[in-house]
Amino acid sequence: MRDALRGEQRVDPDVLIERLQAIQRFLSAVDGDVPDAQLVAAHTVVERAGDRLALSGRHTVVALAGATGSGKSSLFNSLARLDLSPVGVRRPTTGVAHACVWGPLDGAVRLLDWIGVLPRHRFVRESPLDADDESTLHGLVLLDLPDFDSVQHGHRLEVDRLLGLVDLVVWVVDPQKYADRVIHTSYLREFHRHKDVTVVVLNQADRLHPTELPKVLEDLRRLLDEDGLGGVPLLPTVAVDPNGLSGLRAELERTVAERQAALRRLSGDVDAVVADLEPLVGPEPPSSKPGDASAQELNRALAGAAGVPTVAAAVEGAYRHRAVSNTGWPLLRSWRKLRPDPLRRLHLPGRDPDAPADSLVAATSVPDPTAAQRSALTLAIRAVADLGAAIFDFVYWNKAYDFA
Ligand SMILES: Nc1nc2c(ncn2[C@@H]2O[C@H](COP(=O)(O)OP(=O)(O)OP(=O)(O)O)[C@@H](O)[C@H]2O)c(=O)[nH]1
Ligand SMILES: [Mg+2]
Repeated sequence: MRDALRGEQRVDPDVLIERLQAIQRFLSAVDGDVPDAQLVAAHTVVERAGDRLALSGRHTVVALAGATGSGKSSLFNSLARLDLSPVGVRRPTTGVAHACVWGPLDGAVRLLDWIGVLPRHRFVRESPLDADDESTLHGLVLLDLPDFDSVQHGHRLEVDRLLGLVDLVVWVVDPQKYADRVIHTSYLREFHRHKDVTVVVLNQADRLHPTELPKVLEDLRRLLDEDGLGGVPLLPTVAVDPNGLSGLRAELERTVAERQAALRRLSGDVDAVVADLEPLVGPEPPSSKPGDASAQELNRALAGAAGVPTVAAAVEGAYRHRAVSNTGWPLLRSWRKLRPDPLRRLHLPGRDPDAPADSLVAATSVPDPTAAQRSALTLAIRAVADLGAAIFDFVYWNKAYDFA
């Protein structure tokens, strides 16, 4: 069931790149027309995704995140089979991220620089003695994070920063604090768009009576469903028992082998950005507020000339038609080419950069506007057509291909 779910959600890197580029074009097109504050998150995601994609695709960065004392460092050490990160009685113990790389460190150095793990907190898990055993985790970069519910404000800032960069998060909860409000409202719920790169472990399962464990797991599953995280892997672990994390280890081996976590993470980020930007590309023009140059000019032009909605709709239709014809999936493309191009139906040739300024509205079958109206219209349509092109790219690549 879980595998089937993951299998369906494979992310094609080429599509992800197209989606990101479309967002980037859209951001350039609306630059200056939409308040920067509305676009900051999108800019951040595009930049971060570009950085991550340019870095190693062979590595999967997994963070162990959770409340203080839940057992993150114990799990980290147990998975690495080495005492790398101090485990303590005094809380909180871990103040900065520690990293363990399975396989050669060389290829992961730039990635770790980008994530911001200090060189003295980087470790390598590559022992010729048990190479076979560890080879299934080659490519894993495991991070032990500070506590996110810390009394130390700096810890929380560091956790928030790192959670924005990693490919997959293993949330570590314990029987005492698994239902804490902070864990659910401030963190788990925020990851509802990243279900396929989320794993939850109930650590310290040995502290529960065997009859209690299924009940606690059931209660935790209910809370995760409420968080919008239905279906994420939920595994009991015992960090202090060498046999107590076979389920988690198997999940990590699967994740590393798939090499999909980074793409899925970025895809979830893009989904969130698209949801944020959606109001801007809704049925209203993307920038219809006072002070918005292209929308106001178009409104004025539209008020002065009959037939414009017909042309504008045709420009819109033609762009969509041509975008799909040129760039769509092969099947969709051939299907599209059977249909007439809306601009051609109106005897409009489309945008030609060398054409005279008013060529777009010349020789059409729509009613003739006056000369002044024509040039105002041409400029307005050009501005909107450019914006429209950016919007159609955005919609085409980011709205589930709903033109089919
Ligand atoms: N019985 C039991 N004890 C555990 C388990 N995991 C961790 N502990 C103990 O719990 C305490 C806290 O473990 P840590 O690994 O330091 O917890 P942490 O999440 O890294 O804590 P911070 O670094 O403060 O955020 C230690 O005393 C561990 O020995 C477990 O599965 N079972
Ligand atoms: Mg710790």
